[in-house]
Amino acid sequence: MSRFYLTTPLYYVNDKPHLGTAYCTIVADVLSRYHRLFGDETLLLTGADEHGQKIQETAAKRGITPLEQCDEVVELFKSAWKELNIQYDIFFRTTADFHKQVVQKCLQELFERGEIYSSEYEGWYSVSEEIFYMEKDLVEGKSPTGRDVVKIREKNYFFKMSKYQQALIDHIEKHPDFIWPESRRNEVLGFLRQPLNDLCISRPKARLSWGVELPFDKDYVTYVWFDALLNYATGVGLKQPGREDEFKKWWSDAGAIHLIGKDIITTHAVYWPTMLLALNIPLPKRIFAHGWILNKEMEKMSKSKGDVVNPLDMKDYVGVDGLRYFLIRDVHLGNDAPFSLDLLFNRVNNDLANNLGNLASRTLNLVEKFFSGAIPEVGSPDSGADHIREHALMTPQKVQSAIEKMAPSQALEAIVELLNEANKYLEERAPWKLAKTDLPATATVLRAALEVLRFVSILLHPVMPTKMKELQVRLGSPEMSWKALSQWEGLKTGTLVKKGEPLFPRLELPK
Ligand code: ME8
Repeated sequence: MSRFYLTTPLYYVNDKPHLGTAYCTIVADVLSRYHRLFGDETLLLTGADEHGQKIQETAAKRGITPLEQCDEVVELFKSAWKELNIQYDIFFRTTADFHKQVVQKCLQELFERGEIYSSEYEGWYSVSEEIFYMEKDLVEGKSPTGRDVVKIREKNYFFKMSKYQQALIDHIEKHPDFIWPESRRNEVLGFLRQPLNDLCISRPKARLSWGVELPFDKDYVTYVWFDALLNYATGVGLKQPGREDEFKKWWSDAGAIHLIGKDIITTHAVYWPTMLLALNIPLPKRIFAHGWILNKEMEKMSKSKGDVVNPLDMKDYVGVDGLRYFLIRDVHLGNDAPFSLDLLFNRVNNDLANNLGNLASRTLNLVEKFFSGAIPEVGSPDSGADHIREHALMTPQKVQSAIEKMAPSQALEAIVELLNEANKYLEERAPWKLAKTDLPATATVLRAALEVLRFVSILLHPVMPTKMKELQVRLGSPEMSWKALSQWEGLKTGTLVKKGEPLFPRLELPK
């Protein structure tokens, strides 16, 4: 059996989730639901990045303690993920005691081995990114991503990151699947063509107290990224007595896949692997950087710009499943994509109300009308129905290979093609007329359409769990498994079906 270990970033808890963070988490949920459906043993880790200056400052502004801030926002994340139907296995909090202990163990080990040293440092610090820059890195007095920086001079501790530069380049070159998509891999290799600095991994408590204390110097806390990145490994048992088997199973054998936004590729594809190399821990299997959800001005939707869309508001317009469907279908994983109500409503109307919704309501309606709601026995042979069967039986393989290459939008394209074929076939045969003269021929047409609906209710379940469950109920609850897609005619003759209200009512754009 295959194993699939997927992680999302740990989100900063200075603010509630927005469409950008929800996007990443929904994609992760969809991918892991597909793997679960394929029969893989699956683990999905998400969580909260709770230390660092941003949280400390937000809490101070609000007159509460950092932990109060974290507890409050963690609840907002958890309830948003619940409402968006996200099925995670681990919600990781970097304030967990066991995690802090492992962070300290790693630091102590690296310090004792001389992989961490202290030095006087002068540089430019970006508070919003929590990253130090050298003078040469600045672009027009700002960080390379355009954030404000302040000059800082202090003693700090450094991790000998530069020592691992060549080993990392070798690893990336030897493993074409390590960084996806390829454009990001090239970006990282380009970055590694410049000399790599050592990494400042401490913050003086005088400036920042909200963090994991350095085990070898009580006046300092750990740089938030050094602490947060380790979560992916501590979450599955790193350096925890009694959890060795679990760690081997998920980290060393299965290998983690980190799904992240492209803005945090350097921390994940450079800092993190060099930390692991120094600690003699195997590297993750893959780092996949997705693109951005863009606003009306075609810019990244972001908390700092304050133009974020609340995913839960969208849910009120098109339902959770409509939103999930849009994000998977319209955003090609890895690319940027615009978001607007127009795009969202069009997609839901075209694919769900018209294509899938129509197939379901017409088919179920005709079974009710002409066969008293009971699934009829296949009647006279029909080459059109044979063609639909062939098409349907090939679709699961297309879906699976798209998911395995982390291209879920392609999986949906394959499913939509099947729906198009089925609707075309229905138009051609016009069972609503045919029924008046030839019931056996009508039965064949409707059986084919019902089978397509059964296939789709399984194939789209990871994307729209609630609606597809509902469709399955209307089809008389056939077996819901990947195996059930290897055979046609999974529905039983005589089973009662139910048309019900439209599964996806047509939407009108709000004025
Ligand atoms: O970076 N479209 O947390 P974070 C798509 N704590 N993705 C977006 C987006 C948008 N408009 N806006 C934000 C952190 N994101 C760290 C991670 S991991 C050990 C630590 C994505 O809350 C962004 O790309 O600032 C990033 O992957 C994620 O939200 C978390 O952002």
